[in-house]
Amino acid sequence: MDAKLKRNFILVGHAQSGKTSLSESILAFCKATSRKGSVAEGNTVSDYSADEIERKISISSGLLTFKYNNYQIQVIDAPGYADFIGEVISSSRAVDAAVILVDAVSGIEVGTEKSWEILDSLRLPRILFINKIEKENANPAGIIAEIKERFSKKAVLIESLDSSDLIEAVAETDDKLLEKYLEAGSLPKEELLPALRSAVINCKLYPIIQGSVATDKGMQELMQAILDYFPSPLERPPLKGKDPKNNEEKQVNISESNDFCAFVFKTISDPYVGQLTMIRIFSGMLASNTAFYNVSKALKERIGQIYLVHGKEQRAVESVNCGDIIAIAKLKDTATSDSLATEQNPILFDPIKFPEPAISSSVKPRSRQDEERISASLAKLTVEDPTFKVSRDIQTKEQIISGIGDLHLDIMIGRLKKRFNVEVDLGTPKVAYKETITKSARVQGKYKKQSGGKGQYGDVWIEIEPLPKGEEFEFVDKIFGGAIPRNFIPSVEKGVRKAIAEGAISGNPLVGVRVTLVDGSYHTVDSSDIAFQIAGRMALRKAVQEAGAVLLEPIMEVEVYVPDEFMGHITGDLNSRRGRIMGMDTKGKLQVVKATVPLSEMFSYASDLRSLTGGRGSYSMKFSTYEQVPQKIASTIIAQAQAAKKEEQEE
Ligand SMILES: Nc1nc2c(ncn2[C@@H]2O[C@H](COP(=O)(O)OP(=O)(O)O)[C@@H](O)[C@H]2O)c(=O)[nH]1
Ligand SMILES: [Mg+2]
Repeated sequence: MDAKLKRNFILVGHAQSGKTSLSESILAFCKATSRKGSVAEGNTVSDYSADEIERKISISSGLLTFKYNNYQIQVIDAPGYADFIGEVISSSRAVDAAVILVDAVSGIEVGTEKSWEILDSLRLPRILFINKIEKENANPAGIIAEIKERFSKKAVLIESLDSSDLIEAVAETDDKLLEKYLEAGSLPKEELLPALRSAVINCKLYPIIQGSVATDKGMQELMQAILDYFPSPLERPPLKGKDPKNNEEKQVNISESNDFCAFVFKTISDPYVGQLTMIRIFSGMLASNTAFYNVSKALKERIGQIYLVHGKEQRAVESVNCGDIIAIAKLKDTATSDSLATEQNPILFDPIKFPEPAISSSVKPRSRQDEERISASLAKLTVEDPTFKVSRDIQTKEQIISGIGDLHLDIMIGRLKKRFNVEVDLGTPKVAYKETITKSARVQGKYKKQSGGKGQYGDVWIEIEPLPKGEEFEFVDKIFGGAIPRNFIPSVEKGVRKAIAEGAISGNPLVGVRVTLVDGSYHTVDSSDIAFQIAGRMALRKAVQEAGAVLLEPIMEVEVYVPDEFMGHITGDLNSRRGRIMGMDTKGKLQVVKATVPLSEMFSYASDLRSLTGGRGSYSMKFSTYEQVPQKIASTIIAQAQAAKKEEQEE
């Protein structure tokens, strides 16, 4: 199909602004559906998964493919909740333009801001659709002013092509046109339209359309603008990547007849066909039952049938080309973020920059049988959603899941149950505390058991001392004159290491210690490997008690982004979490508070921040260092650990 007659775009905006409803209206307007579905009834084409129907929200991006007049239209309906922002980031890589919805009552919200930022970073052309203007308290004029002030002065209403605001805005995008306009006081239509189109494609103008999905107002204008002003895949902004051979920048020559190149933006699991890999073709063509070259993995992969996707339906096609967004089933080696091309003309695109998980929770399977299946099931979920991560805490042995927010984790747990029939309980992950010492000590560890028959005998003297921060453990052997036979020295070290891993006061590993074996004694018959291991372990435990042991906790570097009016609340709240404010900054229209905060105080931060700021704040967090836990808090943690240990021993 002629790439000039293709349009593909994404619908983005804050949750509840009407994206999914708009996608149904577009289908109805283009006569691509016999019955307009609604979010309330759970029968929309794009929100077809069980959890989307149940919760009445979009969770993952849905793709629609249909014909309108002579055009092939592909629309991606993205979710709006911050927890699923990864979907907006990845799906934006598949399209040439975006319609960004703004609620005519609520105006610009966090989700609107986030989407605008993502589209900016990709330099994607966009149209703003102010939705729900039929509502009594709608304030489109106020919202247009807000858009101009907060997003761009280049946003302009395009309802009437005679409006001198629009003509002036178009003229200002081109010096020659401006000159003409200033001389003549107007512009002829045949010059205005191409200039408007080129301004939109080059992000020099952002058309605004007002309307209402509920009353179908604005649908005609929106569809017309999409066909008239959005780029075809051949006209999209230049696409750059790297040549894997020399790592130099390389630009794609977009055309139907050039070499094939494409990008994998998403992987989904379909209940019938299994794993489906979603691919945007940028240039060239691809036929079913052939092969492509995966540049990221440096291998050739054979492919079966290619599909065009419309909601949950797939339509098999023989071949696809430049501009198409397609799916291929059951690929073995190809994953999300991979670049695809030909072996002769490879190009590597930047991988998708997914946000880092911000919250974690431990998961415990409810039954024995679930325990075996949980790892495999969780692994399958991470393939589909790169913002969902699974790890095992080597210290606490718990399985930890991490995600963008609590809604995100909640949905993943729901999928675990529905899709894999695995039920889990969520807990708070235990913080990975560590122990260390603050002074030196010299102690004896003596293990002696001599009551008839062969006994046990091991006797050691050790010195322990603190190591500089960041260093873990050192064992030094200073035995002279055979006080302990050489073959038992590794036994002592083994015993010491065991005690180090178990910790001496709270069950957490000890770090930052040098242990020097200085003296000891042995028995020719009773001494053994095991006896010296036990002596070493006893010595270390005793030494730690005398060496001023303290507890260390992980400290995180936190950045909180909020509108100005919440600054006081945010800093106050961080202080109450034992946070230290390190600085403040501005980023666009937002204030940034930088602080270091103990991890143990950050577990409910995602939802607390949401309620503190009415959903307008966001934050990022990364590990910084280990620091000593304040005495009072440490005593509680130690007491709890000892109580838990006692319970374990009694069982
Ligand atoms: N009054 C009114 N409600 C609308 C309009 N468009 C969508 N809605 C409602 O807004 C809610 C959210 O719509 P939805 O399409 O799920 O929004 P999304 O989260 O952006 O996909 C639903 O209850 C819709 O029925 C509109 O133009 N007017
Ligand atoms: Mg939706």
